[in-house]
Amino acid sequence: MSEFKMTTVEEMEAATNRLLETGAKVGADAWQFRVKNQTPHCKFGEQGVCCRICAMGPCRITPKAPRGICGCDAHGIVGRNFLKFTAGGAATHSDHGREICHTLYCAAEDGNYKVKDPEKLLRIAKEWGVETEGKDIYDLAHEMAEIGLMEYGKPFGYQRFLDRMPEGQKEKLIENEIAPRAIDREVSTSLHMAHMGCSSLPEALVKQSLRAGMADGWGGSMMGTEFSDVLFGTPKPIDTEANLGVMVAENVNIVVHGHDPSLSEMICEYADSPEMIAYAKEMGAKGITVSGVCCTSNEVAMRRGIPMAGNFLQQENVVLTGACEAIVVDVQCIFPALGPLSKCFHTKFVTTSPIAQMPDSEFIRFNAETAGENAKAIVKMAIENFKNRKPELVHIPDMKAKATVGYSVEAIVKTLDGVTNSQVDETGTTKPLLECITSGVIRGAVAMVGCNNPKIRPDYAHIELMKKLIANDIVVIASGCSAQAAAKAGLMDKSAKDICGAGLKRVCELADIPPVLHMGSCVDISRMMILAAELAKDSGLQINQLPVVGCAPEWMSEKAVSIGNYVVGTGIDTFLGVDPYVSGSSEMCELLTEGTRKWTGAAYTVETDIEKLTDLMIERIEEKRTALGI
Ligand code: MSK
Repeated sequence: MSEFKMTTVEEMEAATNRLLETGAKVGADAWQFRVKNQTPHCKFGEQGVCCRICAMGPCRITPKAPRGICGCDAHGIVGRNFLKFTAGGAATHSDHGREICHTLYCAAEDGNYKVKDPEKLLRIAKEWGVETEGKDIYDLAHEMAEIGLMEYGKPFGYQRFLDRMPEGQKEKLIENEIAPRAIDREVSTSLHMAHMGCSSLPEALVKQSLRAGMADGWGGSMMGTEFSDVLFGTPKPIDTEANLGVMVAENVNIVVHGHDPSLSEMICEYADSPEMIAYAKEMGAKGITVSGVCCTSNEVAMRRGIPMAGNFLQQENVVLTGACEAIVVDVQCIFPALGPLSKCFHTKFVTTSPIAQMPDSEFIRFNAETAGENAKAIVKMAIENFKNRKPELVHIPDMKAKATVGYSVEAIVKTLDGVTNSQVDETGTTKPLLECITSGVIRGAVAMVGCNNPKIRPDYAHIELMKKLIANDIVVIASGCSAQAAAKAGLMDKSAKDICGAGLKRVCELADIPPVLHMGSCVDISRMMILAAELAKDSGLQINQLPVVGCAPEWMSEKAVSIGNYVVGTGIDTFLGVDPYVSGSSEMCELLTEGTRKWTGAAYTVETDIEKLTDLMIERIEEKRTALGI
């Protein structure tokens, strides 16, 4: 008999409904109500055929009006919208990466930020051809940060990290004009191309979308991930917990939310200090609990084991518990709704970045030089707010699951060493994992990523997909809100091996891993690209030959479209559960679902029926195995 007990979506929904009852008592709004007000959505917008890039319109394409005032048809309009969507995502991720480069530039032996993984810094320096001999590690950190920052605007050449690709792939990308040049250039070029009177040729717009995505995945995001590891440590397996039950009623609860780990790392540091814990006790609490939402949460979970309160569509729930003293946010995926919602409770809604300023928040501008003071002020503010709680409104759902997280590429390689009969792979390669795949013990891998979206029953698609994949001996690597969905359900608990197929179960037992591996935040999808590149190099194959696919079943943000483009650009077939507003153009649909193959070896599949989406992925993995004769 299996001892493994999952938390079901139904149980999570019941917990949410109970919180909404609290919300009703204080007149709180919630996304569940706003969705009703916004439905049905505008059909023109859904199909991508509304053009408002100049002031002659807006123009909307119908059978009776097949062209906008400038003469652009549906294919050009849909293509331009898709490109602008991608550029928004690439800019966002990459600006996050830029901030991390600046933080690295500020690192100092006696400063707020230190170099926690000097070996990784040395490794990247060597890869970039930077002299390291006899250099002080902080001098090297500053030099590397500056070189990284130059990747954003260099006038010539391609992104440095493209050299990590298997032989021939970079050249193929250059040949097809998909290899990313300077990161900011790809974003600007995208906006230029999508300006009135520039590109309306779908092929050109799709190519540039791939290129902008690649500038994100193999540029800004990769830099964000790699230098975050240098600053805060490369993740390794660590135990934590997930779901709203990680909040503790007797403690001061601080929830960190957003994406940039620079702030949350500091908050964790101060919340853990004896001085702040003593102060919390003085104020009547038993201690301080920091938990997280969205990708900031993933960052601190991976490195510190900080529990994950929830993912994207649970951000309002943490306030609805009535036990949240402060929700502290940095950038991206933050509902402006948190401002008015917090006002219904005692919660302080603290914004910290000039990039994400919102009404009804307390703005404490956070920067690398004053990070320590800022974090201390925020932790103190939360502690002093404990006394303002309204006990009659406090209800924390008794719901949490155990999770083992922290599977960076380095950790996966190390953990899987010794799983196969060849025992420990001394070279630290992906060969043990490859051996599991080629022998068929594991059929393949799925990179599960992306958000929640009210168009899909929250978390349902993530969880159902993962359950079926692992039952079919397909290992899942997950990041972003997808990873949190898995963790909340219990799929990152090692005992989830009990619901795997026999092959994957055996691997989980031998390697002592859960079947769904947490690889980090949404910028950390770059880790997945590195893993795929390493698997290809170690096997002598191209990435698109590997039995590996990507999937974003509940995606919602511009970043997700950028990610999709770099996953396809990398040569990995990508499966979406939500349409990226392209259904209004047959040419765009054809290009995205088939046409990109001739440039990158991969394409999108869009299927909103989750059961079918899973079957299509399994089919694709098996097709790839057959083509390899394994
Ligand atoms: S936080 S981009 S909702 S994964 Fe990275 Fe989650 Fe999607 Fe935001």
